[in-house]
Amino acid sequence: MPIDPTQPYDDQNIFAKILRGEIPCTKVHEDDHILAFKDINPQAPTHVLVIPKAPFVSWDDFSARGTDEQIAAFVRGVGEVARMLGLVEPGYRLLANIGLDAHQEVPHLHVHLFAGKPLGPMLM
Ligand code: DGP
Repeated sequence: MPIDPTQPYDDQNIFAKILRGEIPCTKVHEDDHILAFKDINPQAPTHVLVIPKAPFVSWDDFSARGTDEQIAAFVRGVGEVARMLGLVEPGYRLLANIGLDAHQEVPHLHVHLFAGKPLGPMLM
């Protein structure tokens, strides 16, 4: 079920539990500000989720209320994961689903990183 983006942050969401270590994940990278881990239902040979550790639901909220340090760390972190995984060539795709129309299912901001095969033209 997609989330209702008007609801406040739910600290019982699945990624909050992963961040607290209550649910396992296959970790790809972690630093003080971000966690990157494999998607449980991969849609490409490489399908990694990158999340800020701070409790934000949406990109718009994160960009409005996140600190410059948090935002820079997230942007840099996504790029670092791409470099670490050797994806710079031949490339990768980033995707963020935000809110109901985008069918965001987990109410903790995340970027999907897809790679490992020709991904074709961008789909809606
Ligand atoms: P989205 O629609 O953008 O909110 O996608 C949420 C993604 O989260 C979806 O691709 C599946 C993934 N996911 C959901 N639950 C878990 C989990 O418990 N562990 C991991 N690793 N991924 C999960």
